[in-house]
Amino acid sequence: MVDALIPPEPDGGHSRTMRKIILIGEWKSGKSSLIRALSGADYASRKVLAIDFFRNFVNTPSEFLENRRFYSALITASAECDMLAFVQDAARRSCQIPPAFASMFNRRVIGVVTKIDLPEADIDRARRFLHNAGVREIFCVSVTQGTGMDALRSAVEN
Ligand SMILES: Nc1nc2c(ncn2[C@@H]2O[C@H](COP(=O)(O)OP(=O)(O)O)[C@@H](O)[C@H]2O)c(=O)[nH]1
Ligand SMILES: [Mg+2]
Repeated sequence: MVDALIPPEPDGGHSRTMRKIILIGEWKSGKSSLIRALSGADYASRKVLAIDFFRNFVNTPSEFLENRRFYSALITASAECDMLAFVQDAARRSCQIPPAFASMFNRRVIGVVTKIDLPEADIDRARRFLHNAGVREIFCVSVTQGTGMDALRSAVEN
């Protein structure tokens, strides 16, 4: 249903075959990089505190995770999407996603652990963070090396 709203791209863009997905994660967790890698397009987020719509991707400001007053905006935006991705940097020692946050959304939620190529990456820790956030389906990727991206792309594709 949502896919019908996405105009076909004669240049062979991936959008037609992908689910509409909203990305939520803290600053520099890798949201924009994931959108670039999955879309194959030269995406750059606008530097404003606003939800950003690009093809089948909905990017959200990291600040929306930091303040409860923005949660309703995330919930509203997610209602138009087929799925959510909670993005967690594997090298981060903390997680800003609240416990059981996934249960606030009436949608499939996947977790994406990013930057697994970094020497300081701790994949188990990142998985625990996402598990605490209520995520059961987790993909571990390196956008820079391409690791895990095929599995993630399959999850986003119809
Ligand atoms: N080493 C490594 N760096 C990454 C990866 N993904 C993103 N980055 C880098 O992390 C920084 C923040 O990424 P960005 O996509 O802008 O994060 P955003 O703020 O969540 O949109 C950038 O310098 C990216 O190049 C990854 O898988 N591995
Ligand atoms: Mg970004």
